[in-house]
Amino acid sequence: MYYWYHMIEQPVELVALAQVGTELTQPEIYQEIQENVLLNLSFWANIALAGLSILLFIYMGRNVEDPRSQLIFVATLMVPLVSISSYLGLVSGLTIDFLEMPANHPLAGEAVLTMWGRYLTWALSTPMILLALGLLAGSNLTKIFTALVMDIGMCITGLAAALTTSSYGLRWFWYLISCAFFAAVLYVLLVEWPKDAEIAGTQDIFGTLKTLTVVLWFGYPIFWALGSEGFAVLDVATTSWAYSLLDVGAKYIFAFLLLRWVAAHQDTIARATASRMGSTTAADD
Ligand code: RET
Repeated sequence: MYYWYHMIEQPVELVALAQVGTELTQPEIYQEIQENVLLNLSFWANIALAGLSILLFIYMGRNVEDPRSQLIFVATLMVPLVSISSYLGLVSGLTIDFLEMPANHPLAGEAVLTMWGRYLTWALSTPMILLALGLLAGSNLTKIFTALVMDIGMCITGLAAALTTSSYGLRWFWYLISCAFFAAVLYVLLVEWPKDAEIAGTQDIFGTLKTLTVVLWFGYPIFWALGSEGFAVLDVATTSWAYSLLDVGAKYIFAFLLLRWVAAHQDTIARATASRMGSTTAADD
């Protein structure tokens, strides 16, 4: 009787376990996205905008000769280039998964659509935004490096928060670590670079872009917390639209304002670079 129980029941249990753990195939995920029109549109709107931005920015940079201004252009151009790739990953289902939320999560036990590709590609696009801002402020290598690595840390730990399915508490632990990295980025943006921009003579445009960046970047952790990955107050399509709209400001409008200014003021950037070269020590750069 004992052996009979194990021979019959165990395979049944194993089948059940396999079913819970079965992941959707990419065509199935793609199908789910197609059926959620609002979600699908939030992706395609950004693909269209990123495509237009790439063409516009290449056109705007056609007469830029100063090397540091050119570097700002290349870094900024990377933003819509990464973005179009990021949204193609989402729209095709390549970088989306349905993850089962852990106990205590508001949607515990349910398979929640997770757009993990967003967090992964932020690790490539956001450092480009900061590089462009640091160059605009005429900052040094130490501060630029600090902002960039802290920012990459923020994105990767944010990705870890979204992908952790073992424990609800640990999801928020990752979230807190990501916030700590974010605080370091904010420090450089709000305290260090404004002083550098003053010396470089770029304080006006830097001030505008700094405010735009800080205000919009705060939106991302807020919507992460409100969305289905956090407290699940908002549904997936609303959260995706929130991210997509934040992206419009933080990427395309930001990049347009920056590049329009740089194209018209290459001399200011060149002068700031020249005077920094004159006063730079080996330890500084
Ligand atoms: C997460 C969740 C964990 C805590 C924090 C976050 C911050 C994300 C930010 C993203 C900015 C993205 C941009 C993308 C443009 O391509 C990862 C949401 C602090 C600030 C500007």
